This record gives sequence, structure tokens and C-alpha cells, in this order.
Amino acid sequence: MKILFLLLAGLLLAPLALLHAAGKPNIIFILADDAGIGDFSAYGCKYGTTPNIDRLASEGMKFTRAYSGSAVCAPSRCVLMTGQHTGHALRRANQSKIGLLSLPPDQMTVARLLHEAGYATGGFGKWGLGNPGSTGVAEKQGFDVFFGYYDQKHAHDYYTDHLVRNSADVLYQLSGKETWEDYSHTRIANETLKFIEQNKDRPFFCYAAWTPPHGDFVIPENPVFGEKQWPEDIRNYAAMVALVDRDVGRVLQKLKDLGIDDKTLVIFSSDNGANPEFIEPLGSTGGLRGYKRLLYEGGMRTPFIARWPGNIQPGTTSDALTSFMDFLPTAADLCGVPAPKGIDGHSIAPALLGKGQQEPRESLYFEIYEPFFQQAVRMGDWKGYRLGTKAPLELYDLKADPAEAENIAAAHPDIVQKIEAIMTAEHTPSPHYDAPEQGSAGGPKAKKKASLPELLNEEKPTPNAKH
Ligand SMILES: [Ca+2]
Repeated sequence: MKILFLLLAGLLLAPLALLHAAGKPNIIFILADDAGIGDFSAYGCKYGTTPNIDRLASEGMKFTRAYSGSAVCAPSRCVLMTGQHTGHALRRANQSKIGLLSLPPDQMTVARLLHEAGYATGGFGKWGLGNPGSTGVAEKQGFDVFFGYYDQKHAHDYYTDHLVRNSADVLYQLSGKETWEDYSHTRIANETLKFIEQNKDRPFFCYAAWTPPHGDFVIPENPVFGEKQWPEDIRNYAAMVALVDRDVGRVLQKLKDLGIDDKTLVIFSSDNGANPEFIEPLGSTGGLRGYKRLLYEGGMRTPFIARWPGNIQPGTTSDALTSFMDFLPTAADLCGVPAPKGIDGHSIAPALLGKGQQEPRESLYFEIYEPFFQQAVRMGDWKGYRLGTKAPLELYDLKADPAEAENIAAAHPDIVQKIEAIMTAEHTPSPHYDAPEQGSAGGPKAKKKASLPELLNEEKPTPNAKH
């Protein structure tokens, strides 16, 4: 009887233990909000250093041709969670004709997939894919726990009197002063570390969707950039990037302290490109054209670094063409479960681990309905961009012209035709947005934005882009 009991107990415990025994990693995805590729020294930052993120790169793999899911928050996060690109995904702008769109109850997400594979799942920071009361809340989308902001507007407030845990408000007595204790990121980073510690003995997925350096541009103290003669927003933004880096360091230290370094894949990235006000003073878009909301490179080319000691070769670089849609199938691959049907991404585990054959990628497709309908395709070194569906396609050779300065469409009608065909094939109509032919529009807020000529006039592309 005793032996039978031990056998049964062993069988019950086996799946969790086996996951680690088989080399299936904990997965920590740290997502900065609105940070540009030029904000990080691993990608050539001009104004400061991010030593902990540099360490991720020197101990792991840095991707040089990685893209976020979109050029604004909600669609980018939707792509990350669902593995579908923005031609198929529910969220294709922050807003829609009918307001906020919540993920439906039957949505497959990376959190649900990992949860069903036996992982503990926790999210910390900004969710943005369903507010409390909707079907889209994180705890109905595969997370055991989500702590932070469910609502994107709420996430602007760093000195808030409440955060949200699994749809319930967590109330705080604020001191009325701008202290680290009252600063929301302090609470969110601490909860991130606590989750890692609590789940150290079992496989876990930690989605650290931290809110800095997204505005409001406020921080309790600014020892690094406080003396700079920059406008306050610029100084604070730079300090918020440094804060993200500091807390990447805290996560790495925690993994070391817990002895789970070699069981843990850490990925660092940002959800979309930088805002235009940080281009000139800081070079936050890394010399690329465009910025947040535009499907030029500066709006969506993203830092993407992955570290898994003993499994990812340290100090390596990958030029694999990848975007956030690849995260779900990669996670599925690493934990040994089949990727769901109906997704657009593919696993980049072969590139990460240097094992097997990485499936080549012909092209990446993007669309966005904010502030105007735009489409973009990356195909090899080619980049096609189109405003609306009627405007002529702009074509750039990113190898020769990384800043997308010279439109060479007229010289390459065959490439233009190929890219237009991809745009037609990958776009599916959505009932939640105005028809692309109308040239706009992610809902009432987006319609109040500046016109595109005004937006483009703010651009200051520089010809010496390296990424
Ligand atoms: Ca964002």
C-alpha cells in the first residue's frame, strides 16, 4: 500500500519535475513601454549606458532585425500574447470604433498555453487587453495572477492610490509626496521578484510588462541625469530607462541568488518605438525613421535580447527576422507542446539554441489603424510602406538605406508588386475599424491627433543609422 502511494505521488509530481529535468526553462519576458532601440547601450545608445541589459547581451543573444508587434501598446501586446500579426489580430490600434476591445474567452494566449503545460503564470505591469469585468482580463487569459494596471490610461499614473490584482483593487495610502515607496513601479518590480521567488521550485512564466519609460515622465529622484540641462521630461525619461535597466539587474541577481540562472530564459524587449520628442535630444529611435505610431523602422524595430545560460551561446548576435508573433510558438517549442493552429508566428528556438534548422522567414507584415491606416512589409532587406491602400507603395533598401530616406519604388516594380501582394494577402478586414480606404482611424481619440503631414514634419531621420 505504501509503495502504491509513493508511486501515485510520484506520478502526480512527475510532470512538474520532468519539465525542468527535460531542460524546459522558466521564461521571463521583460517588456519596457515605449522605449526606443536607441535607448539601450547594447544597440548604440548615445546618452547613457544600460549595463544590466548589456550583460543580458554579453551573456546571451542579441537580435539585430527584431520587431515588436506594432507601433503602439495594445496591438503590440496582443501580438505578443496571441502569436497573430496585426493583419489578423483583434487589436490593431489602442482604440477601435466601439471603444476598447477585450480578448474573447476562447483566445489562445502564451500564458494559457504555458499554464496548460504546467507552468505557474504571473504578469506584472500593464495589461491593456481587457479591463475588469470583461472577458479579456489577464486572469481569464491564462495568468494565475496579474498585478498592476489593467487599463492603459490608468498606467499613466505613477503615483496612483490603487493598483489591480486579478481584477480587484489594491488600495494604498499615499504620502502626498513623490517617494519611491509611493511610485507604482516600485510595487510592480517588487511583486515581479516575489513571484519569481515563490515559484523557484517549479516552472514559471513571468511577464514583466513594466510601464517605464512610458509617460507620465515622472520619477522620485534622478541621480543619473538630474544635472543635465535638458527639459524635465527628457531628464526623467532617460532616468526611467535607467530604472528599467536597474531592475533587469535585480531580476538577474534574484535568479542567481535562487540558483535558477541556468533554468531560466530571460528575454528583454520594448513594445513599440520611442516618442518623437526623444529623437533629437536622446537619439531614442537609433537614427531610424519614424517613431511610435508609424510603421517606419523607428516605430517598431525593437531591442530583443535573450539569455539562458548553458543553452544560448553567450555574446552572440542573430539577424533572424523576427517579431513578437514568434514568442508564443517559441515558448511552445521550448516547453515541448505543439503550437496552436491559426497563428502567424513561428518558433525561433533553433536560432536561440543554435540547434536544428531555423525556419527561414520570407517576410513580416504589419498594419495599424492609428493615427491613419498604414501597412508595412519587411522582406529580406526590402521594406515596403504604404499609407492607406490607395497611395503608391514606398520602397526602401534597408541594407543600403537603414533610415528609409530614399524611396526607390520606381526602380523596382517587381519588388513593389510582390510586397503589394503580401499586403493584400495578409490583411483581413476587421469590423472594429473604419475601412482602410478612408485613410484613418483608431477611434475618437486617434481622430484628434495631428494630420500625417504634421506628424511627418516632426521627423528628423539621420542618415547614419546602424540598426
Ligand atoms: Ca507602448
